[in-house]
Amino acid sequence: MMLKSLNPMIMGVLNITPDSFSDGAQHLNQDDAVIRAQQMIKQGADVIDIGGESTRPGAQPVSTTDEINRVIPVIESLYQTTDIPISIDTSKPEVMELAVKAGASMINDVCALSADGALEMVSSLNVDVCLMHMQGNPRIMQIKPSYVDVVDDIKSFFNDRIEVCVNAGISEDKIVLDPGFGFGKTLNQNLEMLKRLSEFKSFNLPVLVGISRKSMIGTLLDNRNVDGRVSGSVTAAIMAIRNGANVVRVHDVLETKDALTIWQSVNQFKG
Ligand code: 8Y4
Repeated sequence: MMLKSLNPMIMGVLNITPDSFSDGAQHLNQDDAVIRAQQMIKQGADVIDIGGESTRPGAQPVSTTDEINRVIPVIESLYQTTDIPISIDTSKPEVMELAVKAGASMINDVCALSADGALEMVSSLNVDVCLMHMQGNPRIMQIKPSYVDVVDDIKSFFNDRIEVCVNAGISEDKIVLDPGFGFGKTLNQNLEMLKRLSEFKSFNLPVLVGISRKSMIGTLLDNRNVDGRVSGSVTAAIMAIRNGANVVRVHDVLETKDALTIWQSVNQFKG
């Protein structure tokens, strides 16, 4: 992907789902969504990730038509008004196709192109793609997550998916890897992934991390509700970058950007 040099990138989350867990009431219509995206861009977002299907544990699947009706007008509108890349958070090839036609330049797929026709679609669209690891599916993934070694198992998954993608004609330099925090992982497995994040760099591909507001943060903070997870989320994002993440997917762009600015100013200071 167009990683702006070696600088870490902030991906701002834009949910267009009426049932969204964290900020559903804030995007009741698509105009609000575009305004919210523009605000995140002003705050320092380098890419906007637009999603129309809730992937939180236990969420109901959304029909292709509903997903298209939610996200495509927002992508079209945003594409007219910004130069920064737009990512479409979807697993459905039909949505991928229309989203790229509307201006999206990246596919963020929590199913890592496992849906029928998804590999072929991304191959023909010739856009960046984020392959995220998930154990199980959103309905059952948190029941009993189990790994021999969480990092090694996910690396082996990446190895397989990269090969499948390349065999389908997807250029390797379009691939971004994401271990999928919270997607079929216990708290301890999430902590181990964050601590050992640099091991995912062995593929020489960009690493994307999404921890923002997730239950891992809430649990560590005595079951804090979603609104109280900003500082914890920012800290986790900074640690992820320190451990090699190239892109952090966050809800709180301003706060994450501030932390990154301070951290990088100190890091880059030369006598
Ligand atoms: C509060 C707010 C609690 C949000 C949980 C959540 C990832 C992702 C999601 C991720 C990539 C979420 C679409 C889950 N997480 N895509 N998508 N990586 N690439 N939950 O970690 O934000 S949705």
